[in-house]
Amino acid sequence: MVAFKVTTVKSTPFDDQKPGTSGLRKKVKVFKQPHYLHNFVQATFSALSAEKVKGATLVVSGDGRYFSEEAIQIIIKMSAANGVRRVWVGQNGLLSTPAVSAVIRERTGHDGSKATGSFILTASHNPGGPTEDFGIKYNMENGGPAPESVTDKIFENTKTIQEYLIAEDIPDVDISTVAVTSFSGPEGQFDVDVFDSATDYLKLMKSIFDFQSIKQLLANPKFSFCYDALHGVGGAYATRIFVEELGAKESSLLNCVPKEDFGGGHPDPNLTYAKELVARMGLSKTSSPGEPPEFGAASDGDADRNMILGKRFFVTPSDSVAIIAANAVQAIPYFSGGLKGVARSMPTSAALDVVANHLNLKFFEVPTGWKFFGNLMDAGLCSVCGEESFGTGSDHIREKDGIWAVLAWLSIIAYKNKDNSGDKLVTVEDIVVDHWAKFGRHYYTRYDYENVDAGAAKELMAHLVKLQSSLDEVNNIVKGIRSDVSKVVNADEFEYKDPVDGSISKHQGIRYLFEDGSRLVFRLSGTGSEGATIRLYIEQYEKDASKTGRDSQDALAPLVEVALKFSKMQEFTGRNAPTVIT
Ligand code: VG1
Ligand code: CO
Repeated sequence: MVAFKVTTVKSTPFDDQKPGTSGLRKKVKVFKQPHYLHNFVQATFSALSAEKVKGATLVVSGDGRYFSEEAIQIIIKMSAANGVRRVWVGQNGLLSTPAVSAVIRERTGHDGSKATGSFILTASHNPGGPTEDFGIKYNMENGGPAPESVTDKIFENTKTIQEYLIAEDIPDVDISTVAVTSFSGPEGQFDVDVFDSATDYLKLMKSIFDFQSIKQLLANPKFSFCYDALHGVGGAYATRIFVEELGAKESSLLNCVPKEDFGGGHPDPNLTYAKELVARMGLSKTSSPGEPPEFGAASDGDADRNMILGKRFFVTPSDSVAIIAANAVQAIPYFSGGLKGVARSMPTSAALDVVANHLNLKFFEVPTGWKFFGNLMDAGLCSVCGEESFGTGSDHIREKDGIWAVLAWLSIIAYKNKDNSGDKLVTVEDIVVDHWAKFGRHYYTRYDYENVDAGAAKELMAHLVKLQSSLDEVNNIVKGIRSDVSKVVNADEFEYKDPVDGSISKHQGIRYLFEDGSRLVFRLSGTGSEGATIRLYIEQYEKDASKTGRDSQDALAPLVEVALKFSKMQEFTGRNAPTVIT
């Protein structure tokens, strides 16, 4: 057993280590500065209670992006020096964000140990590579992202840090082979346990879904399937789950080899960046030849997001969570006892609200970011939740879960086709259109203005807040732009009081609410690494079943025009079009 001693290294604070919506995300060159990662890791250890560090078991892994391996070796050495007892690493450093959550909650080590936290190394849907992004976040004992009380403490610590601890004589551990390597330090033994990335997660999925019925669906000649991991960590699960367990063809997997630069792409599962899948599903101008598959899905770099597509058909994430909630009890064994409640983030459309109302379920509206769902789930108040940003999940873990969402949709399709002996499949589109007929449709779109000047973005937000002080003035402006848009009846900044711990989160997005249920929401992103990203969310409810079949951009055109003009988007940002439209 290699022995190690602990070195104290002097350092000075960096002033830019404030965690955002989901961890600290920066360009790789920022993370590579001497002491930069070390400071953040030490600041995190100092923010945790002693028993979550001394003698504890931590999971350290991520989406495999560039700089991950180096970061893992650094965190191993710092964990040893801080008195951590064991570090668990997914083989090759790979674990999807949902799998980390599952491992914290479900895995038991060879010696009976359980993990109490995790460093997840990912910048999620942001591109990777030497000139792109890296990221790190800490997850707690419940498997969910650290709450604001902890991330605030981490940030405070980064502003005053003077030194960190590291065990420099621990050699780099081989993380490509499943094995336990032990070291001996001043406080006793320290182990690095490299384990298979998929086993625990697969076991959990099998306990939730009826794999047999999904297998039958995949074998049904009327059905066809396609999954794109965008070269993210989802690829480490896709072959095991979809091919080996469920019998999908190898050829139904796209970009399922995880790459440290995601093949040069943007690992973001939306209609703009998941180009290959979108073409294969018959949804782009340059669609692939041949008949598209009946079902297509993609996940992001860390595989917590999902995009669900039918043949030539896009399912908005806001509809997706509503449809999953509406069908969960019948289609997914895990929910057969009923749903405890449902929740969505504020900018997500109200499609879920209508389902909750119909099923008489508890309902919660929380700020953007998965960390807000965790408290509700821990308190047994919520079973299914989602965000408009391609995030869907349930209380099986405390993160959103891309592959879970795919399995949920496959379960629903299997359920809808259970007694279908005809020659036509009940398709994704059929399921969505039926849902609209029953519950009405929430036309929805999101405009993202990426990497705009941070000062200009702030001014635009300030302008929108100032306007809110007079609804009469707002309505005058709105009427002047379009007379066919309904009246603004409420305008505010979203503020959330957590019903479980009473904590308050302010300034969570600027809302304009219209008399007919339409909404405009403006927010600044908290996940970018450069400049500012403005998000504009536009929604309109149509209850009349005969009017739910319109093109969403057409249906929303009047509201979009109002939003862009009264926010003075072009004046402030200099942009005449968004970077991404969803
Ligand atoms: C975005 C999304 C938000 C999501 C977050 C993390 O945040 O809007 O809904 O929870 O990303 O997702 P923001 O602050 O940029 O709007 V992930 O897959 O990047 O962990
Ligand atoms: Co992600």
